Amino acid sequence: MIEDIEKYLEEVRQFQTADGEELEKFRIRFAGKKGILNELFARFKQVPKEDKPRYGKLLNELKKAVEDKVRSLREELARASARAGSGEDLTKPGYPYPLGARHPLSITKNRIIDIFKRIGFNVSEGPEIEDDWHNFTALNLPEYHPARDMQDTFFIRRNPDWLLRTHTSSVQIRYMEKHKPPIRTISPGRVYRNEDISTRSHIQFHQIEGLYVDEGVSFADLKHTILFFTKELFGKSKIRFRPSYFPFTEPSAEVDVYWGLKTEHDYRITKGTGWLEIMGAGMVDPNVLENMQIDSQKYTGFAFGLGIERIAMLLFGIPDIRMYYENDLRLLEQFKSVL
Ligand code: FA5
Repeated sequence: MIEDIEKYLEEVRQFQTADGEELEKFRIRFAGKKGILNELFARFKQVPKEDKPRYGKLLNELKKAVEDKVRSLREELARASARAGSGEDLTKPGYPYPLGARHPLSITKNRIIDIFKRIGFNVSEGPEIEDDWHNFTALNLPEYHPARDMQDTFFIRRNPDWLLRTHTSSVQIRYMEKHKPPIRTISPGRVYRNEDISTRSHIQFHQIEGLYVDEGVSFADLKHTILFFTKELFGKSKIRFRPSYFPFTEPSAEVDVYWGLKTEHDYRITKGTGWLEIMGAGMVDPNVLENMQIDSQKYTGFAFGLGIERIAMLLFGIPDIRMYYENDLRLLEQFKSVL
């Protein structure tokens, strides 16, 4: 019986394979439930007493040899299969992963933010559901002020009033509640107005508000900031300010950029004038500063508000504002390579 174990020991030591199935067969033959090891352990009772110590020692040696052999061959097999990889041809071209595209409104918003960030403006945000104070009253638009009709409002609840903000100017107020001058911030966001939908107007659209308050801020600063903006965004360096009215700025202006009259498209979008309106702006009304406990004798400021949809229409030649919200891939896929 001792010779049997010695024979097996020799066999185990000699065993080599690079085949996983063969290794498994080997393991089962020795270490399986009905395998050689169990059988040899069962025979232990029949071993003559004087041989028992040597038999036991050799049997344990055999058991350990089987375990070591199985472990080391398994490791070798794993290493070999890692070396061989998955069997794929690694020189094959990669899969064409589909590329997404940013929405033209996001592209435009990001470009505008980037321009103002470069001249020291930070980005702030406010809620789309607003109260009367932030959307109207604090902006020098007390109740029954006729200028409230300039922006048809979706009211959610009366007394106290909750409404969908009609412009991002409400974020000016929220910002000035928390921060004191010097203030240089732009506030992008979605706004809502109860208007007829047409090629250039929607009931929901996006604006970017700008606010600059410090000592000695003048209309010249406003003009120069807007000029920098139009040069950077459109590459256009001719702008004009037309007198206008906003309750929260005094004086107020509509800003036009000279687009030119080179193509038929230019004629159409500028109605033959070459000029395009791009934003409302003005010097922050002292009443607004005082509402925010900012000393209007010491500080002055300018503010402006522009519509992202209309700017994106100009940048990308999009003819109808409704196209932004239709999710038509034929439009969206055109922006794959646009940053
Ligand atoms: C305002 O909303 C003022 N809060 C802007 C402002 C801010 C003036 C700070 C002075 C100081 P207005 O209603 O003109 O202004 O709107 C600003 C821009 O929003 C417009 O120039 C236009 O580009 C865009 N806009 C207005 N109504 C619509 C609409 N229905 N659909 C799409 N864009 C619109």
